[in-house]
Amino acid sequence: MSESVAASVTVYIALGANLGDARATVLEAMQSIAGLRATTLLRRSSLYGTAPLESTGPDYINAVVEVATGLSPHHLLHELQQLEQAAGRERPYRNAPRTLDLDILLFGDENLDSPTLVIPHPRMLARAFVLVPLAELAPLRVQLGQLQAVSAQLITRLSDF
Ligand code: A4P
Ligand code: MG
Repeated sequence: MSESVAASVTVYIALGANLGDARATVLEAMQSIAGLRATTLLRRSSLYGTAPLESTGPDYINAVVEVATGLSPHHLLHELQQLEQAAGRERPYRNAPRTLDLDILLFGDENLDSPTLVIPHPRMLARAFVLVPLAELAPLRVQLGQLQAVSAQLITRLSDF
């Protein structure tokens, strides 16, 4: 009898950190995502230095990765939250500075609106720190007008890893 294999879906995940060694944390998180079950890391964007938006503390390191996964959206969210916890994530208040934030931006072409998971990520279009690295990986998923709408936000592409 043949084993059934879940079809894999292309997913974009945003990474953000501004406490501790944010660059190291983001790079480690990329490796951890690559190690998730049923998941393959396909590509990673450059790292970006970004000014806190509706948040406080040091500048953020932000990036986006593209993965193929056979996990369901909620399973993937659960795995990403485990990685946030392992990085020492605390949630004292909304938009607090953080050691690591992992948000699912796009999950194939799915639209989801559950109490714990909304896809596409509801605030992604308001944020240069999401749209710029996403456009680097998936230019067809980001429109020029969307980039122009956030062009006043400070974001610097960091040269390399
Ligand atoms: N949730 C719903 N949809 C999703 C999704 N698509 N991906 C739920 C991930 N989680 C999703 O998230 C709260 C709840 O959202 C989760 O339990 C999950 O069930 P959280 O990470 O615990 O809390 P949060 O930080 O208040 O929310 P979130 O969505 O991560 O924050 P934002 O809105 O993304 O903003 N400035 C710069 N420069 N760079 C940043 O990275 N990040 C934020 C956080 C603010 N300012 C920033 C940055
Ligand atoms: Mg989050």
